[in-house]
Amino acid sequence: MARIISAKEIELATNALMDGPGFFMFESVFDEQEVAQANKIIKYHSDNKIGATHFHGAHSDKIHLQRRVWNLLNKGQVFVDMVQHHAVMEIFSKILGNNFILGSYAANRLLPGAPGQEPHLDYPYWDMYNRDEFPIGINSSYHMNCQSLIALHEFTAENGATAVVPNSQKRGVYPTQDAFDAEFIQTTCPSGSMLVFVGMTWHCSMPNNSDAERTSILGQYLPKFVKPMEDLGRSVNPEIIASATPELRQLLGIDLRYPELLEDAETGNAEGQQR
Ligand SMILES: O=C(O)CCC(=O)C(=O)O
Ligand SMILES: [Fe+2]
Repeated sequence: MARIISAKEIELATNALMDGPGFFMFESVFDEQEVAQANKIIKYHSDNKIGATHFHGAHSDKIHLQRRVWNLLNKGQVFVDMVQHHAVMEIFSKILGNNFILGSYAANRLLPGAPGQEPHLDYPYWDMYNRDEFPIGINSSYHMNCQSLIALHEFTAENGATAVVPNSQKRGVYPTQDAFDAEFIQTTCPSGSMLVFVGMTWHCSMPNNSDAERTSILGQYLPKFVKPMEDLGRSVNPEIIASATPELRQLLGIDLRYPELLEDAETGNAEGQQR
């Protein structure tokens, strides 16, 4: 069973994301059985399949050692439980608004020798280096993305523990490799730990120089008005939606009512009137 996080720790984490360094580590949240189950499923889905990834790092010849498993919610109840852990629901509702949604739930498995990623932001997705594509003056005056990252192995400096730059979310710019290298720290932790951070924090996975694999689960959470990275409504199995808790319904945006045809709602032609 996952560990219950105290109100005090929730408050500390919320403050760290809103006004502090931009991230917070909860150590040993998920137990050995949950971690083993999650690893087994991720291994099954990625032993023979690489999976598309958007951060190749400099060593694209070794990219086959970085494995992605997308859409975890369809792959095991353990992920359905993890995605709605109470700490995630409580902290992110304070930062993103209480009807925040999920944009993606995926695994990043680094086999021995896997290269690291280039430093990046998770929101506005991975291409904010292309400033022309974004509204002028975009900054982090409020947060349009929070991330959860669950370590499914012990994370060490050697096996590629996630690197972050404290306070970088306040800069609102995409990191350069040099600026990142000058300031990063690695979030080493026991397996089953959960890192939460705001998507504008500069971060990346580091190279796995150990002789064992190292896996993370990445959750993207967004305010209800932000377009999610993946179309979960279309990809999550109907059985999972049918048995979803209120929290999962919220995360999947099942009860959100837009875009809507307001012209029809106005004239009373459509379902709009019943809402
Ligand atoms: O696995 C990690 O340490 C981080 C992965 C990540 O930041 C990403 O894929 O966006
Ligand atoms: Fe990331």
